[in-house]
Amino acid sequence: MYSLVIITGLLAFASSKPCGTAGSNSELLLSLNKDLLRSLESQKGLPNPSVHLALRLSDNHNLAKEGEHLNKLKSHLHNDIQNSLANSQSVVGQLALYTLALKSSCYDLNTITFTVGDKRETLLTHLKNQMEQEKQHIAFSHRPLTNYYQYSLGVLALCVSGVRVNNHVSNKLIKAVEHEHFKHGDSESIDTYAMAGMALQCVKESGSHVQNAVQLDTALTKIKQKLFAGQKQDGHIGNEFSTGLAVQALLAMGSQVAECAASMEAMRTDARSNTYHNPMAISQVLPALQQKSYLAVKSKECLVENDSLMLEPMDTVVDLPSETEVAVTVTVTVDVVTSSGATASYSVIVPKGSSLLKALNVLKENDPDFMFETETSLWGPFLSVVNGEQARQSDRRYWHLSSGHTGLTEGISDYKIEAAQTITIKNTSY
Ligand code: B12
Ligand SMILES: *[C@@H]1O[C@H](CO)[C@@H](O)[C@H](O)[C@H]1NC(C)=O
Repeated sequence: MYSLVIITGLLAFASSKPCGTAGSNSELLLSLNKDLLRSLESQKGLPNPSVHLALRLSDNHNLAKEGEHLNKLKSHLHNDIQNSLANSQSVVGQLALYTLALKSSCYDLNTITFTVGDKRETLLTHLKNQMEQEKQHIAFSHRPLTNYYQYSLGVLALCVSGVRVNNHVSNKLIKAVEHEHFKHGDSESIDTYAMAGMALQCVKESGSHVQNAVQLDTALTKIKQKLFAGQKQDGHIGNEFSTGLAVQALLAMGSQVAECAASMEAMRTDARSNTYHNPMAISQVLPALQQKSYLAVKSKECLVENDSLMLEPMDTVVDLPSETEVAVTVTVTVDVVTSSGATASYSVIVPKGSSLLKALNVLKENDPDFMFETETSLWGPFLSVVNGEQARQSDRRYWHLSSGHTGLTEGISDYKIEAAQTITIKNTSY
């Protein structure tokens, strides 16, 4: 315990050089960059625009693989978004990430169009329209159709593409900052403050927001305060998975580089202990570790790029299941309003190190009373239905996951069962 404290102290001392990335750090960055590139190959489902964006913002490239991935985005992701648009769904976050991905490859956005019904309009027009709808929804019900994270992504994507963001649209974001409306479940969402910070900083720099310049500055100041207030003793801002976006935002908002040294070191420590194995997590952390933010997309020129990133063939590691078994108790609490609010308990035994998803699958096979369904997302499988009950976004409900009394910071396929424990799955409103 004490030795750990001392080591951490030494590390902090050694890295007191502001945001330093020199020396062995470049190896760490290269290895994260390769993990991200490798994820393109193992990708199941749709190509991930956030991964593309991070690859393109990186210092090192594999231009052939990035080009291939761009084509996949333009076909598979494009078609998927087109279907959602045809079904009148709000997909502002996906549209925004798609825009950022294309722009990071210096692709001409005006040539990208979606045909809905018999009307053909450009990507940016669709994004603008969806932002208008989100804005209307905020005006009527004080919250976006999706969430403020996606609303911020929308503002950011329009802004870095050189589209003038409607004052009413950015004002809604400014107001939400002022009234502290950014929540993740029942706690504050650092990720959302960070994304809003990048978006509003871009709006400020574009010089288009002249009417409420003072309110804009107040919001940016408040976001900085929130991010610093969210900083823990160990350097993380929020948790391991929000720190990357938080550092990106601080850099974008012009914070002194020295101010983020501890957060950078915390992420490097996480990276060394393999905390960032989900490609989505790497895609948010890597730009920050390279001292860049998503705002850099605005001035990206794609002229001279270092095309030296190569993947060595992987040693095929056969992951034998551990011989140690652990007992997991799973308790499910259904909704109090639409259903009984009752809690049911189940037991399952799995090899140590199994994912929670694996445990739930074993349980489902062994116990006819338990079932569940998932939906795919950029982060992996999202638990959507348990025992026939759906916790729906449209009702502002979700299945909250915790172990003991602590909320999980990972989803069912990333969270590993290392010791006997009780996993609680609770239908929760937000
Ligand atoms: C909004 C949000 C939510 C909302 C989503 C509904 C809504 N209001 O839109 C709610 C509150 C339901 C939620 C729940 C959870 N979330 Co959440 N969420 C986010 C946030 C802030 C933005 C996601 C988004 O809109 N992205 C943009 C769109 C374009 O991408 P998308 O992939 O299509 O978005 C969908 C998925 O991301 C999905 N989703 C949201 N959270 C999570 C978490 C996991 C593990 C998965 C697989 C999917 C998922 O909901 C999004 C909207 O449909 C991110 C922050 C971030 N840095 O990404 C955290 C984040 C993704 N969530 C996180 C976590 C941990 C969770 C929970 C596991 C918390 C818990 N203990 O229960 C649960 C999921 C449990 C389950 N049922 O599987 C972590 C994931 C870290 C990791 N390594 O996996 C993040 C990064 C926040 C953080 N810094 O800790 N979340
Ligand atoms: C490209 O990057 C690699 C790894 O960082 C470096 O060794 C190499 O010298 C760079 N090449 C050029 C032409 O800059």
